[in-house]
Amino acid sequence: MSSRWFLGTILVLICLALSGCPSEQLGQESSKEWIAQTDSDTELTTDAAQEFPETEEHTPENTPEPQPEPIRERPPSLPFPSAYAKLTGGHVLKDENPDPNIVEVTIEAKSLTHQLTPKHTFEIYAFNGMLPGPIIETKVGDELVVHFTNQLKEPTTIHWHGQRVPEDMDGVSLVRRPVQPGKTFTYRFKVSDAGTYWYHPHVHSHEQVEKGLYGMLVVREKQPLAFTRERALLVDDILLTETGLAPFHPASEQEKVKGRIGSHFLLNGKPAPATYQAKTGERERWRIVNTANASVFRLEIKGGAQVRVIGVDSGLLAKPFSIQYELLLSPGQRYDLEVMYEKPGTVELNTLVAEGPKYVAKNLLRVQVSGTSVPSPMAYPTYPEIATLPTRKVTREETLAFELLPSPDPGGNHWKINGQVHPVKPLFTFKTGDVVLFTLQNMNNPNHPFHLHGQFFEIISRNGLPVTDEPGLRDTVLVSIQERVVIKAYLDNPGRWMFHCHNLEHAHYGMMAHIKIE
Ligand SMILES: [Cu+2]
Repeated sequence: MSSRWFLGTILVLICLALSGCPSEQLGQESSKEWIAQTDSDTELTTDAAQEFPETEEHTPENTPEPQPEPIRERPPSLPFPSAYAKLTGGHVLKDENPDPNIVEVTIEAKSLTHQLTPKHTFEIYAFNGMLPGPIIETKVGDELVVHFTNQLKEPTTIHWHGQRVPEDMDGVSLVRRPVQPGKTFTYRFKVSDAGTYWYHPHVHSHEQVEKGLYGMLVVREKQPLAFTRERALLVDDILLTETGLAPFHPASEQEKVKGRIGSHFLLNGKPAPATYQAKTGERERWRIVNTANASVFRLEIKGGAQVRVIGVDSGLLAKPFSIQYELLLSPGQRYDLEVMYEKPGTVELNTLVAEGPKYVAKNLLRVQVSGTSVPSPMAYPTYPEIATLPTRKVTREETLAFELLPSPDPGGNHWKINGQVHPVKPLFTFKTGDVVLFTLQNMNNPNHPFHLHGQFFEIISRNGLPVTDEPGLRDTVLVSIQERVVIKAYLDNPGRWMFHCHNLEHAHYGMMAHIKIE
């Protein structure tokens, strides 16, 4: 006999002993609920059923079956609108070129004094004096021209994270000398893939990105989508002391091993949480990038909104999916979400942080939603057809092993890829069009967000089990502690291409190499 049934029976017997139970005490709603639960209890025996007191109020036969909520059909998807939704969350850089298919902008990197909080004022590096840098807005197929001036006292570059640019536009010193202090360089390339991308230096990245050199590159689809607005959301953390930025030198051994884990969360360059406004019935596209040096964000969304993941590193997915529990976002990775507000209230974007044995939600963003509830479910925007990848034969299989090199010498801990710290020669040479299964083997801990420049890959398996919940083409994948991840890389962009851990301390302390695609 179930304890629930037993307690229920005792309650009814007590009521009978007291000559009837006033309906206020065992209200119609709660008794129905109780009967419904008991009725469905599979442990209810025949004997027990006979003991069930036969009263008008409690007879199961007299109680209507609880009716499930009718499933309302989703209204037809919204048609493509005539204009792109407004991009919010940062300053969108002015396009200086009247040609609708060329986006031409001017960017400079310089240092400045910045007050981040009432207690923290320190020197940052900034693109165009802003933290984060301005949003560069393009559409797929555009030519992007960026006139870049380095006003820092050290060399720097701009790397267009995720875009399949020509190798000499990739912002890596392997191919082209970095832009020296006071010098100018013009980046010029065709934006080949629609989606959410970002830009940052590839010289001393662990310092220059942490100091503030990062921004979003938005590549619109050819067809505008029916969103009320789009939100650029750069999630980050920063390591502060009591009054300013924590020093980079000397890096502690813990920082070399774990990476520079921040003390404060930032949302679009400001201390989190940010507060934004929206109305019920509005549909938003959230473009989320993790720009942190080392922290993996475990994102959750709470509140009265319908949420789906519609895009990954390479752009929109053929099939959007819902978030189960949380969305892991490693440094360098992007996710695009469709967020539709059904009810007034607050919608929160949180990251779950391990504190002792449990995870605690830290609020990054809250959207205050006004208005009255709208009929649910809301109609989705229509998305362009995403062609599924033609099956291509694997032409090579290679392994990349990531290992900590504990060192007793003053240099301390370093990271190795296939036994080498910052190898100078290409680790492998491939042919353009090769389809390569890379086995990424993490020999130690912590985790490694592996990033490959200039190409996309699919995530095939984790520890031998097929991956079904990380769809789409990626340029960054998290390889967890002692995990073995197999990716299928489509090496279609010739050149010399860096691959490295996007934990920027791991990259700086050895975990960076390159391949050659002939
Ligand atoms: Cu790493």
